[in-house]
Amino acid sequence: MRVGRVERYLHQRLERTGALHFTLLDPEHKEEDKIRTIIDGAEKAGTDAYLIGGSLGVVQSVAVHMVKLLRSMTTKPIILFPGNADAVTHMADAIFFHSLLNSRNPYWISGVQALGAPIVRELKIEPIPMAYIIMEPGGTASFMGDAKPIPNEKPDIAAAYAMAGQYMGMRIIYLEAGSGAKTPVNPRVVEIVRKAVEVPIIVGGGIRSASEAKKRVRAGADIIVTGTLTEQATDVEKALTSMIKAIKSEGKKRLKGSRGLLKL
Ligand code: 1GP
Repeated sequence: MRVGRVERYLHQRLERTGALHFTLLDPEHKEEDKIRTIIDGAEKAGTDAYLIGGSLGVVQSVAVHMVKLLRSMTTKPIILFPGNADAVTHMADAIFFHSLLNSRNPYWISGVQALGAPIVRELKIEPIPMAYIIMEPGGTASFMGDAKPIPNEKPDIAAAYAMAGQYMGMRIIYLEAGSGAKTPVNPRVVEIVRKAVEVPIIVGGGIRSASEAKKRVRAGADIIVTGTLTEQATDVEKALTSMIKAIKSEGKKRLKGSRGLLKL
C-alpha cells in the first residue's frame, strides 16, 4: 500500500528532529473550553501531531467537533486513533489503522478492521498500518480490547509481537500501557523492541513527566504520546514544553548516528 502524506511527514520530522511528541485528545472529554486550552497549549509547546481516540464513551459527533476545532487551530496532522469502527470520522488527515495483536478476541484483531476499512476508503482518510500491543497494566484499552497484556518483565514477548507486526506489513508499532497507567511501559521493553524492529515505535500510557519521556526516547522510542497529562495540567503549555524539550534533546542525539529505521 502506498505511503501517504501524513506518514511521509512523520518520517521527515523524525529524520529532522530525532523524536516526536503527539497530543492525544479523548472525545470522552467534551468541554469545549478545556479542549481549546489543551490545543492552544500543545501548539505553543510544539507538539508534532494530534491523535483523536478513546476506548470508552466516544460520541461520534464530539469526535467530529474535535476534528473541526483542531482544523481551526492547527496545521499539524490530525490522526484518528479510534477505539471502534463507529469512531471513524470525516475530515481527519489520517488514521492509525491498527490491529490489537495481543487481543484474545478476533473482533479486535481483524473484525473491526473489516468494518472500518470501507468507511476509511469512502471518507478518503489516509490509513497508516499499525501494530497495537498492550503492555501491563493496560487499563481500559486492555479491558475493552480483551487483551492479554504483556508483563513489563517479559520484553521478549513484546518484541515477538512487534516483529510479527512488522513482518505482517505494519509500519508503526504502538506500545501501550493504557491511558492513565500508574506505570508506563518499561524502558527495558522499549530497548528490546527497538532491537527487534526497524519501523517507528510509539510509546504511550501513563507518561507524565519530562524525565519519563526522555528515558523512553533514550531506550529507542520514536514517538511519545500523552493524553492524561494535558487533561490534568493546570498549565498545559508549561507541562508540554518541558516534556517536548526533553524528547527533542534526547532525539537530537540519535541524529548523529544512523537511525536504522526502514526507508519509506
Ligand atoms: C493512551 O497512550 C495513550 O492511548 C496516552 O496515555 O492518557 O496516560 O497519556 P495517557
